[in-house]
Amino acid sequence: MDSSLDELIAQARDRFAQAGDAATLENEKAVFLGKQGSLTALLKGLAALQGEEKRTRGAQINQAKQQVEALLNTRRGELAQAELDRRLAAETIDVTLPGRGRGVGGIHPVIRTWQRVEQIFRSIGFDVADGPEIENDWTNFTALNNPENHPARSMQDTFYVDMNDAGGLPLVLRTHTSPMQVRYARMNKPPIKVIAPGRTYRVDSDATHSPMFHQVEGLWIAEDISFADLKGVYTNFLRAFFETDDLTLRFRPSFFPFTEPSAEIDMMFTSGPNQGRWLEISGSGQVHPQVVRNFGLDPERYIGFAFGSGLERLTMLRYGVDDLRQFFEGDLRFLRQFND
Ligand code: 2NM
Repeated sequence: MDSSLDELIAQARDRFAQAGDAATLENEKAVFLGKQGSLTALLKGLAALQGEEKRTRGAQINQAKQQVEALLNTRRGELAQAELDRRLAAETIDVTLPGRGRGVGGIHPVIRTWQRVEQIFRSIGFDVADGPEIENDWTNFTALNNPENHPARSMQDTFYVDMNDAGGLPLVLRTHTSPMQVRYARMNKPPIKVIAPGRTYRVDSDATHSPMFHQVEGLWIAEDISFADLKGVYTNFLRAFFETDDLTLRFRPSFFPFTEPSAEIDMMFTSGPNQGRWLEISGSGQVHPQVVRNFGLDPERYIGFAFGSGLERLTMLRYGVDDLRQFFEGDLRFLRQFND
């Protein structure tokens, strides 16, 4: 073959090898095979030749062209492989690294108690009421027989909201779930048999008090409901909640504005590691006639009991937690123990 064609091929091999990426390589292709390319020019030059010389020269140029095209394709393949290798190295995944995972949520121990309490009371025919955490003065206090000058209404005990109710009195973060009982009793006909679990708020904070805490209050109003029913219902509840029949109750006289008479309920385990110690568990009483009237009912006809228990307290006794603040610190080492 013509040495100038050999040189042209060598030049192409050289320049293709120098091209470090696909775009540069395609530019180099144009130098030889493009419209203005050297091989294209040689092919055009054939027009000036005749006969045998034209055929021989044409075959030589075409062979050179095929070689240049082969060199081009080889280099294209090399560059594509190099690009793939680069990407594989850059995007490599270390399959031995621990997965980021998806945090699995859990049920807070107090909410677990809330759910258990609802389930137990539903099983003995109680409805479950839910309502606003921001209450008006009448529903939170007045309807429940809290006199105007009762300390519970003071700024030291109650969170007031900077907004007034229809009567011009400030709204409050409910200090108990009883206002929900008031709402429920006024919306339903007796017999009324309901629990109201939920968040409540008081200005109080130490090892046994949190400014936000959970209560469950129960209410049973009909024509013939007595303290005996309260004792039966609450004993049944505690035995189901603590999963033992080996516990007993006692009632201690007490005072609440919304009940008369009122009583503290104490409980005692009669077997197991915690037996023999009286534990305060709930407040209770016969609903005060004025409160029954505020429910929209005639206290000469309707009578019943109410109780109020702390969900944190129930949770602490069930699981043996000794500092209430642990419920609100969000320490996963503590919280995880209730979700195994
Ligand atoms: C307690 C103790 C005693 C109570 C009273 C009422 C209502 F709405 F019937 F008046 N609900 N809850 C009550 C009674 C709550 O908590 C220590």
